[in-house]
Amino acid sequence: MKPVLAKDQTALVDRLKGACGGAYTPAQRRKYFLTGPQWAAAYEGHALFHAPTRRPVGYEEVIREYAKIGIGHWTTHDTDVIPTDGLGNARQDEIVAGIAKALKENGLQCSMVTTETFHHAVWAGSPAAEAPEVREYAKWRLANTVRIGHELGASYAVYWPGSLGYFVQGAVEETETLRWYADGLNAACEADIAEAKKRGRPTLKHCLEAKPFEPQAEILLPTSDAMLAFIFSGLLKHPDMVGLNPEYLHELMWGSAVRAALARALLCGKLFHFDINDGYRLKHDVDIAVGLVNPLDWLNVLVLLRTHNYNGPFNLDYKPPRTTSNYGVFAVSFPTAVDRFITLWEMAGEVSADPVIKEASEALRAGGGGNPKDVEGIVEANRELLTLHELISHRIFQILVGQHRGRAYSV
Ligand code: GLT
Ligand code: MN
Ligand code: MN
Repeated sequence: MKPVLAKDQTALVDRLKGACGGAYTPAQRRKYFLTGPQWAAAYEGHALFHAPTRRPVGYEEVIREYAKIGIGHWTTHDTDVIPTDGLGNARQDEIVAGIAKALKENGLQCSMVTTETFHHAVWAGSPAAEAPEVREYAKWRLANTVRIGHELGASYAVYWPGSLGYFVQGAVEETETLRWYADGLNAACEADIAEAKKRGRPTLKHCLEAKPFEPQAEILLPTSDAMLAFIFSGLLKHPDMVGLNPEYLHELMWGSAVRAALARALLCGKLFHFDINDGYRLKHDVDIAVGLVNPLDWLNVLVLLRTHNYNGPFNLDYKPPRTTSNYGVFAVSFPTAVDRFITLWEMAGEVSADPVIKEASEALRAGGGGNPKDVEGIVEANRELLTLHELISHRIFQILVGQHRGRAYSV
């Protein structure tokens, strides 16, 4: 086989991407509340055992490329764009002004801001560490991010307390640490209330994001359910301002049914924001792009969200694989991820409207008309009806692969 020379490779990628078809236009993509993280596009492919494979990318390029694709919103950590020693001083003002300009020029909005409380050495003992100065600094960082959010027009703030935990046991007292963590969130909410008032804007929606493992060995708030308990624990001064940002893969990582985790958040009125990606059960946080591993499960997740009129952001929190080039990140990775999401979302609409599923679901809810006082009679009255569970599941598979529209295979 003839080698494909470097100079011919992008043309090949473009041609094969075109041959895939099925792409939506930027205008169509902009109709969905899709948000693109700075850190996802700028991820250089590095990990504990992996050297980077891509060159660094700044916010100007990310915002410009997201705009071209049709991703209408941008999200960031404070230190994705501002060096730690530039936070809260003139350097921050200069960068934030530059971001506001880039967003405006490209027709994008900043939807969410988040504070990096896991990477820098100051967080070695977590943002709720024993030393009061660490906690005071954490409060200042959270309040500073809230102010940046208001300045950029954001509506959401996310908190991933991944460093809230430990490697070795006994030194960290869990209840004390969780109280201190609540103090940090309370400070963020109070700063938000003051800033929102000053600017005549609504307060932000503060969203907690759980991940069961990484980077600590043991995590104090490992799941969305643990976070719901924390929100309603009485430790928060403004529990109404605080909800969840579940991540699809983070729920799968501990073995949850993602749909069930989301359902519990919906019942509590706390599904504020949703990180969309994919991966494998009971493994580490591989952050694969949406729909590449579990498309059927994803379809079911979106049916639930559509049914409950979820209208918050879908944040593309995944990592383009390190085999994808800088060019590929924007030419292939993001547009195809967005298009799979849109396809699955529209397909979820077809599931809800499907006559077979509708009739079967209604029949199941009507029941078989058995006498509630006759246990054997109830079983008999429902025996044939319950076969519809499996039929519904088969029908959803057919919708996923297009068989409901007559797609056939020669056998
Ligand atoms: C980090 C984490 C993500 C979170 C980010 C928000 S940080 O990349 O793995 O899942 O959404 O802070
Ligand atoms: Mn996430
Ligand atoms: Mn993740």
